[in-house]
Amino acid sequence: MADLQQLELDAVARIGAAADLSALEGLRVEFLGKQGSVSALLKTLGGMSPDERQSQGPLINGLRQSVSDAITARKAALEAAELEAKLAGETIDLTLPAPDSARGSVHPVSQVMDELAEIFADMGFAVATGPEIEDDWRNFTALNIPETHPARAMHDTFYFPDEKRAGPAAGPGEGGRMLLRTHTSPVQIRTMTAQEPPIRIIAPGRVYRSDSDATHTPMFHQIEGLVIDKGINLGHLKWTLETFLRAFFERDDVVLRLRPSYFPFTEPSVEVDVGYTVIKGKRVIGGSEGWMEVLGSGMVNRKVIEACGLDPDEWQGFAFGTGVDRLAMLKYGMDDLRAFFDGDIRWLRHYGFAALDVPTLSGGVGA
Ligand code: 2U9
Repeated sequence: MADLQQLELDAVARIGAAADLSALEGLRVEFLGKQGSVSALLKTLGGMSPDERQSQGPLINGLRQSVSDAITARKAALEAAELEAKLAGETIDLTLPAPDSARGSVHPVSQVMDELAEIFADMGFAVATGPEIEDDWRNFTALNIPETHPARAMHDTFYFPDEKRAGPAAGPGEGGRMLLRTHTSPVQIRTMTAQEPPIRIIAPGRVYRSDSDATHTPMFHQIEGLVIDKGINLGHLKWTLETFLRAFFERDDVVLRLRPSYFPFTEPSVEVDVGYTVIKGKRVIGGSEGWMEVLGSGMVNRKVIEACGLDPDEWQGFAFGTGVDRLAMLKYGMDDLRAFFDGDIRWLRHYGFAALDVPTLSGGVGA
């Protein structure tokens, strides 16, 4: 018995002094492994008489338990110390100096998007977003774009290959063909089918069309606006667009000209031109020496209101749409749309905005 006590004292002391996990593993094998000294003692129980086993059994098993507990405790302590050392070595030096000047800049498209959100928020519009992968019901059918409309043709729209979904769907979620949205209008369809009017939203975002030259890129940015309420008329539309364009171009002398046009989703439809003046051979927005087209718009077609499950005799509205990239080019004087998406660091440095230069109405949106 005295031997067993001495063995336990020695074992626990050696385990407590194990310097690292591998030394500890060595001790575990020495005591508790198949050929270990404690394991050997346990094996002797089989050859003992019942009386002897009754007295020695608890002692030997107690020794095994103490050794095992000591190993578990030492292992936890060694692992905690190891983690502590690792964390101490991984501290980050926050005293490293910052770069001399800010790296990177805000892309003009992002800047203009922020300016537009600021201007329209001031007029009570919320920003709505939606997926870039859409179904043809939300992108076309609900917008009164019939199957025969040229915009549906393969050369304009990027469709996803899916043989199982043949042809357009008759309603939302009916498994129509999937495509990359060709305008942000499906966002307004989503809003109209999900929430009760009155609605006042702008929908900015990326859109895709199979088109590429100096003024068209396969991906470009649009912003569309939608108002649905009672008693809405063209006067509300004109005031909204005039207020928006004056704030955006930061001039009170912005003049609009509304020309009759046609879009399937609006009736009547109007194209909006903004007047410019030529100063030193350059076109400057303001005045009415010449006109350039900046927006498409109109009163929301009754069929579109009906497709969204609303009664067109109760609810009316107006909508508008324009290209954000084009607005940026007009305001900040770039002449090639393709350069917007080249990622040329010199172009970005030249046309980019400081990250802290957040547009506000009080500061002048593009200040
Ligand atoms: C709903 C109802 C009506 C959005 C509109 C236009 C006119 C328009 C083009 C301008 C240049 C797109 O970037 S562009 O190619 N857009 O002319 N968009 S009205 O009308 C809607 C949208 C959603 C539910």
